[in-house]
Amino acid sequence: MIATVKTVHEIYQQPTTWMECLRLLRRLDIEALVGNRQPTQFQWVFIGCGTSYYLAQAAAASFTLLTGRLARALPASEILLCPELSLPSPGSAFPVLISRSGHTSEILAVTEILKEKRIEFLALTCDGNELATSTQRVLQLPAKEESTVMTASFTSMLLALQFVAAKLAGKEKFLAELDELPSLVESLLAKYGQQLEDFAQRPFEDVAVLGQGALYPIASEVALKVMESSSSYAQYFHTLEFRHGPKSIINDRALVIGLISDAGAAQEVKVLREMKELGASTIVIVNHATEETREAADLLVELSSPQSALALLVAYVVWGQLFGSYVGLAKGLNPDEPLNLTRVVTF
Ligand code: F1P
Repeated sequence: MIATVKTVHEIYQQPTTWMECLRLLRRLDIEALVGNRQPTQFQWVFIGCGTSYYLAQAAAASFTLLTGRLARALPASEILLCPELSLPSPGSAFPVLISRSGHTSEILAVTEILKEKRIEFLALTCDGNELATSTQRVLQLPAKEESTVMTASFTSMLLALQFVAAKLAGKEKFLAELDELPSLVESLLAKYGQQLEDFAQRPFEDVAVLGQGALYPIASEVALKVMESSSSYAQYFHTLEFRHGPKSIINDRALVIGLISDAGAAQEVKVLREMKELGASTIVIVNHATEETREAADLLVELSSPQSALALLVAYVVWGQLFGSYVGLAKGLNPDEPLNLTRVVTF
């Protein structure tokens, strides 16, 4: 069955998809695309729904770190329902509307509001559709996905926004690091894919995914993938927050997935070790593992890369995508047809 699961196939195809996207991005005049809206003069506001909202958060963290200017992320529904809190200011904000399908009703409703307020925005999409005709400023990626759940579209659109941030900030070294990702993840998939599939055969009741900083939205997306692809209950937390209450869910049927940052590893690994001692199973994803990390992990995915932590964001999410699908398959479900979910949410 696994060979015929489109979602799993698309997850494994991601390195190839990223190469195609990076080829397109290198040919683009990014400054012209964004109308020279430099993050030094405009606050970039990333907007999406579901996976595209977590992508917005990861993009905002990336922009903030790469350009040194605070960027924001919002779910589209906030602009619709709470505009007094969230509507980007005309003249000083630059919204980026993110949608794989380009057809999600909430995103299309936001385009109408922005047009009415005469606020220019960038559209980022894979399929195009109405979003691509709502503005002159469109970045459409060659990441074609048949699956219901977003995998390659998430990583490709995140890579694209990191590319845009690095380009505007003149971070040539970071751009070169992005070019290394396809070969890195290709070899890691060959090393860890089977291990994740084996691990997914264990029965889990509660899943918690932990991450800090730019890895927090990645943890959120991993939890969403587990929920969508396997109809399992998964939550996400900032790693150290997990000790402030949520750890009450831990028992021997709980799984904790830790996305460990380079900078915070010493503190974060302690949380994973504590949860393991309380009976949880653990998956730890880390760039460079120490002895303590190995002890805290039932399954360790070590990226072992010289790239900067920020350039590795998409390399952290792939394991949650795969794990979600493998858990779904282990439960006798079809990850290509998640329960109660459609590919696009329309009003
Ligand atoms: C956003 C989204 C997906 C979700 C589901 C419904 O889609 O919420 O994240 O998995 O398929 O739609 P889009 O606006 O990016 O097309």
